[in-house]
Amino acid sequence: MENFSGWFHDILENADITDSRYPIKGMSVWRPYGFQIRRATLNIFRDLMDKEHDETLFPLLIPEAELAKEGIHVKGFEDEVYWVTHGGQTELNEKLAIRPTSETAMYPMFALWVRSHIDLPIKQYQVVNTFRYETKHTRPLIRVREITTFAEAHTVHSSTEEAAEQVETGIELYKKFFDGLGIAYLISKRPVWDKFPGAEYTMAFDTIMPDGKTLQIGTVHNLGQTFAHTFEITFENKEGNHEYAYQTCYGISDRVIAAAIAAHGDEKGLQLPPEISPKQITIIPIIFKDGGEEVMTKCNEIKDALESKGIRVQMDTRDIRPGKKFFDWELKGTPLRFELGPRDLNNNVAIIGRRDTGEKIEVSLDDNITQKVSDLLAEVEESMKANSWAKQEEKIVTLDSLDNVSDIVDEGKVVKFYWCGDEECGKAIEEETGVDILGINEEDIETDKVCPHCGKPVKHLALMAKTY
Ligand code: PR8
Repeated sequence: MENFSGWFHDILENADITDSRYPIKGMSVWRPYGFQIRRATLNIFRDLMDKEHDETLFPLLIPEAELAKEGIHVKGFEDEVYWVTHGGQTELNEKLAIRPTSETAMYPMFALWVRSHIDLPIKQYQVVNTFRYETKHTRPLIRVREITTFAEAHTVHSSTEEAAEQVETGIELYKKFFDGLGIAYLISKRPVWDKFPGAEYTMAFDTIMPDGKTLQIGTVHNLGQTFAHTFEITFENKEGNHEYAYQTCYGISDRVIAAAIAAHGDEKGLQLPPEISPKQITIIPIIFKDGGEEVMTKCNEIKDALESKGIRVQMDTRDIRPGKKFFDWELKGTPLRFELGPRDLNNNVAIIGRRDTGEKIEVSLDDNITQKVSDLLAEVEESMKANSWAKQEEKIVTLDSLDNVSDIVDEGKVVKFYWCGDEECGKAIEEETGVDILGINEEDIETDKVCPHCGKPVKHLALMAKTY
């Protein structure tokens, strides 16, 4: 893909995903087709989350006093908060922040709910819109000012070990989620200067976009006891002593859908993984003057059979040329298409077309078509996933020296290098090369290599990239 940015912009419009002509910067409309993709994505997400968490819903507005309580957190968000200052004509006594994230909305309530160790753990999540006055260049789904699909989880625990385990659980959950969407990812521990404001450490998922820039698509934060101290979240432990609780939080956003679009799309348009495609197969009856009725009857029969097995099917009976229909559904990314014309019917066959490989597979109408379609959907899903991991592999290079890192990154690569992990050294590397350190990708490696910048012994493999 020559120009990813332009492609992405056009695909959102041409495939009816979002409309960014809404007259506020950083805020777009989800159009019905996009909304269906979003809904299917959230269905998968909720299925995963509901096994471990309870879904809740907190208010959008946060009193200024609560937001201001946690010093580091508020400092991290101070330039990004939208404020409500008036109710009608009346100036409010206390300004209300529109949530940029919900720690300061939730944790004062958690303080009321947590009394004893038997109240723990708490594991809750909500899917809401949050607002961040982003000053960097905004882009639909990727960097928005209204994050419409902010899925945030918040957990409270009685020990530091349990919180650390929850971080691992969060990571496993997100792996499953991204695997289901066939999105390749890199996991790294963010450098201290790039962790979530108020967190002890941040683990992040990044995906490499077609232009080689990385996009952070999910983060899992260990909050330690920082917020528990600020919001007085304490519990009586088994010994009868009062302790501050241990917390984690993790979140994903609209970016997941951007990543799915970017991971699989091509010059023909979208290519949706079967799990999130609004329809998984399009039936295209090829009708000429004669034999139309029989073709329609057979197509309807097949549609009913597929639907009875839970496959999402649409029949395109528009009065336009089949070629135009093929084109449209390729653009919309439907994984499979089923073609049947009068001649096929006479020969007792039909054609199934794969969006991902372009293959056309002839099937006998005596075959179990439903089974064939579900097998193909599973195959498409696996092959799309393998393809996006293979593309990611091609974009990663491991370097021993950082001399040309800027040029290499400009060529669309993500760089792995052995790093000492030292904060000062890392900041100097970023300043001298103009490239960001994403974080530590592998820890505690046995090697006799030294840091290419400061010459100290190394034990980490770190990642550098241009980022969105
Ligand atoms: C938290 N608190 O807030 P986080 N546009 C689109 N996606 C975005 C944007 C944006 N402007 N900003 C962030 N994201 C924690 C965890 C509750 C949940 C996405 O963490 O600030 C990024 O993918 O890291 C990010 O990883 C995720 O939201 C969570 O935001």
